[in-house]
Amino acid sequence: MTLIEGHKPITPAAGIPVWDIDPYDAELLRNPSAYYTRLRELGEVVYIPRYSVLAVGRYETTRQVFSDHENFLSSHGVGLNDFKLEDPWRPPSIILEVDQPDHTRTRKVMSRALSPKVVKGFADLFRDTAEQLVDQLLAKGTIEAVTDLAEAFPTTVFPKAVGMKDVNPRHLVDYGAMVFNAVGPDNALRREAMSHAGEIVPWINAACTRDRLTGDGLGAMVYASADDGTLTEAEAGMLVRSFLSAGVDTTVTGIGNALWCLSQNPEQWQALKRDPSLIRPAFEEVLRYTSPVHTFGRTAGRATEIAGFSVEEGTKVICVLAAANMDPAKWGDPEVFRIDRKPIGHVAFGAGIHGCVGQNIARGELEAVLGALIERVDRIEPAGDPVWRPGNAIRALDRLPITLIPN
Ligand code: HEM
Ligand code: OVM
Repeated sequence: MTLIEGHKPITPAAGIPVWDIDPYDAELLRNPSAYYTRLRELGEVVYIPRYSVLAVGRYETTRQVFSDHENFLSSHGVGLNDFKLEDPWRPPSIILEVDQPDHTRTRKVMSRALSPKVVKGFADLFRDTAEQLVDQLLAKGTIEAVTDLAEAFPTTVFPKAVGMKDVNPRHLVDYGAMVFNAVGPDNALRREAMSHAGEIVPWINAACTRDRLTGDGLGAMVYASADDGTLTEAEAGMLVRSFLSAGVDTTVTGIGNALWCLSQNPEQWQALKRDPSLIRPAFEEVLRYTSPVHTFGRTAGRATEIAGFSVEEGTKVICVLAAANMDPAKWGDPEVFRIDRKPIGHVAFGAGIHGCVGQNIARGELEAVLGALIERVDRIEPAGDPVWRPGNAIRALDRLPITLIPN
C-alpha cells in the first residue's frame, strides 16, 4: 500500500463533501477564520483529498469524535502519521499516544502530579515571578510581548516546577515546536521545526532522567511512582518528557494570545481591572477565542460512523478544535471576545479521557500573569502590528509589540 502522509488512503462514504484545500497552508494558518467557517458550513464531516483525511469542525461533532476513545484511537498518533504503519519521529508518548487500558495507569500518575492541590503549592512561585517580570517590563515601557513576557514567564517557572537542574529556555520552546508541528504533514513548518532535532532531542532526553531532577518538583513526584512500582524507571522518564513536550509552548501561546485579546479589546481590559474575579473566566474566553491547540487528530480503530456517515478502519480524522470553539450553533456571537462569557464546554483543552491533564497548571500560570498585570498596568496599547506564526497544531503569535502604561 502507498501511504499518504504516513497513513492509509481512504475512499470517503457517499455524501461526504469533498474539499480541495490544504488546512496546513502557512497563509491559511496565519488567518484561519474563513477556513473554520467554510469547514463548519460544508457539513458534519468533510473529506480532504490532499491528505486523504476526514475533517470535523462543528462543535458537537468535534467534541464527540474527540471524546469517543472506543472508536477514535490515540495510539496511532494524534497527527497525520499512522504510528502502526510508519515509524514515529520519537518513541510515542505513554500518555497522549496510547489507548485504554495502557492510558489509565500513566494518566493516574500525571493527574496526581498535576492536581489542584499540587498546583496551589506553586502559587507563590508563579505570583512572585509574574510580579518581578511585570515590574521589569513596565520599566521598559514598550515590549515585544511574545519573547519578553509570553516566553519569559513559562520558561522561568515551569522548569522550576518540574525541578529541572538543566536550564535552557530556547531548547524547551524549540522542542515544543517540534512536538506540535510533527502532528502535521511533512511541510516546510514541520521540516523547519525538525531541523533543530539533532541538538535538542538528546538534550531533552537527558533532562528527563532522575539525576537531572531535584527531589521536590513534579519530576520527583513522577519518579516516586517508579519507586513504588507503579512505573518503570524508563516510564517515569517518558512522563517527564510529556511535561516538557506539552507544558511550555502551550502556556507560552496562552499568555501571548491573552495579551493579544486584551490589547485589542481595551474595554475588556478595563472590565478585568474593575473586577479581578473575572481573571479565570477571561482566560477561558481567551482559550475559546484563540484555541492555542487548533487541530489534533484521531484514527478510526474500527469501521464506525461520524454523524451517520460510514468511516472505514484506519481513517485519520482531523478535529479542528478552533473551528468548534467558534461555532455559532454553540456560541452566541462567537467572534466577540467577552471576558464574562464563561464559555463552559469549550474544547481548547480537548475532551474525554485525554483532556488536558495540565490545565490546572495552565490556569495557575495565567492567573498569576493576569493578576500581576491588572494590579500594575493601567493600559496595554498596541505598538505595532501583531504577527501570527503559522503552526501545524498551535496558533500563536510570532510578534506582539505593546506598550504597558503603569497605573
Ligand atoms: C493534553 C491543550 C497546557 C500537559 C492536551 C490536549 C489539549 C491540550 C487540546 C488533548 C490532546 C488529545 O486529546 O489528543 C493544552 C492547552 C494548554 C495546555 C491549550 C495551555 C493553555 C498543558 C500543560 C501541561 C500539559 C501546562 C503540563 C503540565 C498535557 C498532557 C496531555 C495534554 C500530558 C495528554 C493527556 C492525556 O493524553 O491523557 N492539552 N494544554 N498541557 N496536556 Fe495540555
Ligand atoms: C506528550 C504530549 C502531551 C500533550 C500534547 C503533546 C503533541 C505531547 O505526552 O508528549 O503535544
